[in-house]
Amino acid sequence: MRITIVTMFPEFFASPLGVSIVGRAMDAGLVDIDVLDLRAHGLGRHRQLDDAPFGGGPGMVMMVEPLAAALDPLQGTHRVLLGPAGAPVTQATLDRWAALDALTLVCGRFEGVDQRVADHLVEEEASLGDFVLAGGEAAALAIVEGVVRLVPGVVGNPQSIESESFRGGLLEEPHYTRPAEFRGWGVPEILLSGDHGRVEEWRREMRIERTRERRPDLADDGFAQGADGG
Ligand code: JF5
Repeated sequence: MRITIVTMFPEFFASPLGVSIVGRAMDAGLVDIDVLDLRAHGLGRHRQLDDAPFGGGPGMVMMVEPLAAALDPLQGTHRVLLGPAGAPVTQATLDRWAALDALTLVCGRFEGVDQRVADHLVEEEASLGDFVLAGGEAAALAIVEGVVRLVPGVVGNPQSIESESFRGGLLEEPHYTRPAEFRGWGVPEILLSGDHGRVEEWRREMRIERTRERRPDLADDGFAQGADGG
């Protein structure tokens, strides 16, 4: 799989892409990540990337020409503009993107991006959530990590991906390891019982209870689909 990141700040990505799962996936040749410097397509002597908004108002808007110059050669890849106005990214979105041969992430900046980029130069617009970042770069990093770990061969034990939070629309159950008591804080007795059937039943109940309590929005979908396996 090839992931291309289009950004005004290529140096943002150097260190995080080198470590952990993403770094290992790149070393193993399972993914190729290309960081393209938008400044290379800037206009004029100052390689300008932004301009004042038509109609007035505060801040600057990223211009369409540099983005077109960067994104035209990436036609045929799935190009995604990152910004708070996009559709929310979920685990299902990452599943879909991880199955692609080529994904392009476009990092928005400033107060916005000329609307013609979203309308004509990308396949979709996506957001990490209802909050505003200084730029799409941190969102791109999060998406790269979420996508890369879904690429076959990247994560050693595929079962850990099948059972994790959001597969089946439920949060994960709580986990415990040794010691069985720490500062007087115990561990649910059932986990020490050795009764595998009752342990699995308890885990399923905990997933449902947690999801009801913390994410009733997820519970709507997950329970309706019977995705907890029961
Ligand atoms: C951005 C215009 C991009 O704030 C974000 C963001 C939030 N969730 N996902 C991305 O990106 C920065 C700000 C303004 C375009």
